[in-house]
Amino acid sequence: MSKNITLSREDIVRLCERVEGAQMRAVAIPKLTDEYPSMTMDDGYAIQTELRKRFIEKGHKLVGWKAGLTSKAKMKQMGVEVPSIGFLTDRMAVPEGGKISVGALVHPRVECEIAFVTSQDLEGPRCTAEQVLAATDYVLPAIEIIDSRFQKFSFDLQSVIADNGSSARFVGGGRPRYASELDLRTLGVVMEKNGEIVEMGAGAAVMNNPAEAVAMLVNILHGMGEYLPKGSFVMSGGITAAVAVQPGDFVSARFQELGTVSVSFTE
Ligand code: 0L1
Ligand code: MG
Repeated sequence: MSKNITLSREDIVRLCERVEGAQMRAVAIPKLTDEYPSMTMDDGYAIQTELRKRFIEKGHKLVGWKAGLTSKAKMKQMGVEVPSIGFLTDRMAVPEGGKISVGALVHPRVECEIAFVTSQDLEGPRCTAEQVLAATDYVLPAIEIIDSRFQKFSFDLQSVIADNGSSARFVGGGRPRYASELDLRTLGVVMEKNGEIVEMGAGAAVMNNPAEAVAMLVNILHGMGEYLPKGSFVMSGGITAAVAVQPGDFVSARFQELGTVSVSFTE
């Protein structure tokens, strides 16, 4: 697949430093397309790849990937029409029931997701949901904490991709289960914030089957010249719209068959 990269190497490095600074210092920046209106999605992935390289050089461990913007609810909420992917590192992982400091984030919001843990390598360009399910060791419930670093929450897909798909933190927990024992499409989830139900949905909201989102992620990775190695933790995308959180909030996601995963937020 030929890439449509329009930015120079210097611009990619400069924009990567800008995104990295915003993530590290929890400050909002203008969307990247304000300065580069003709920036492409491939440019966004080139910036994201540079960011991944830097994190790994600094000792962060790559633990997996996330598919984002994979449900109609999310696409509508964000005004985009194409899903995206981002990488996950050990520094983003939060234990089940853990606490997250909102002060270290810009616009934190939570999403309920089905996560996959793979036992075989997966490679595009034509990876299918069936191949994903055959290569899945188990699935588990997860909460993703996304954090767009763009001012006034105004962004486009190119900028979101460069910002690593708004990846910030993730929490896995509940009861891991073999995917073959479940129908991921009809698997329901209820999200509660401070004891009140705020969102609900079923797995089919994610591209008809969350395994389809993982296959899409593998095919995007192929376009970047990469594959999904066995042992990866992959989040398949929010089943419902994202919900904003603030200090003092307690969020729990109750998944049918997979148990509950929860997290709380502090100053
Ligand atoms: O996980 C995702 O669905 C990615 C969302 C990217 C845009 C946002 O920050 O809401
Ligand atoms: Mg997500």
